[in-house]
Amino acid sequence: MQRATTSALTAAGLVAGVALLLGLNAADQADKTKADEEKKQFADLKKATVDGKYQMLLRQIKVPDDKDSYGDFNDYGLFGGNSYAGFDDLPKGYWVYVAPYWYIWRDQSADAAQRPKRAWGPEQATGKPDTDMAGDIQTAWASATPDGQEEWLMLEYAEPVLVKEVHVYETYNPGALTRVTAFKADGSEVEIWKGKDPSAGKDIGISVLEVKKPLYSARIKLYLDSPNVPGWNEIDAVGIKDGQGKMSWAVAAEASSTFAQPQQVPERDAERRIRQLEREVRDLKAQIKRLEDMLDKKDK
Ligand SMILES: [Ca+2]
Repeated sequence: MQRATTSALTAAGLVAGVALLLGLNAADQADKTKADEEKKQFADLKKATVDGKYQMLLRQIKVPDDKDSYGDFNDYGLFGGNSYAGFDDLPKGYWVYVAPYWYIWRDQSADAAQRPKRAWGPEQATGKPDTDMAGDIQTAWASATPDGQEEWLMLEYAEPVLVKEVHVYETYNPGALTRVTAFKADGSEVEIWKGKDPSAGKDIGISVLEVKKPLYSARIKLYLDSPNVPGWNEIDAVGIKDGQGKMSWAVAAEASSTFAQPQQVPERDAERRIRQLEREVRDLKAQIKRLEDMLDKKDK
């Protein structure tokens, strides 16, 4: 009887152990499948840049059925429509399809490289820090208004990085940061930090934000409660640090608003020139009329 109980217990233990092992194996397998899938999605994201032809991803939407019409890959080009396949508020941009996603890019990289950095433009938040003192300095990003609305700053990096820390260089009225998100390879936005800005109350500060659950990403977004921190809350640079302590700096940036002049748009320039010509023609006509009147008087 004694022995029977023991072997029953042993058997039960074995069964439990095997079940546990199977369970762990299944979990490992699921993790591996997930990691493989993510790897493929990051490869697809790279493919969607069309060998670096495009940069600054604005949106990523899942439209699996378009594979029938566009195949696995399609460099569709510029599209200005703001709704498609049930998605609204889409930005104007360069569309690339890598099944099952459409990627909407803001820039052709070659054009972006030629454009000079505008004073206070979001592009001032790319690269390494270059604003070494506190103040309203044009080598940092500034929003359109000092306190008019909540703001955000989105930053793109050349390669996906395991984001362990986010370093935000705040050069004027620090303290407005409230949360940071990162975009996963499937386009979903995940919160990676939330809290009180460590640089609040300082003249200038580097806010080092620790990410509790590090994840791979090539694009992050900072949220700023600008109305609650008086004055322009300017940001000079945003670095992301990986597990090996390697820092990456943004290659492109987009913001909710900017104090910078709008980018020169050729069409707008043409419109302005036409208006100027119209005005000159009107002035010339008036001058001719006056001259004619003068000649008329002389003849009399
Ligand atoms: Ca503010």
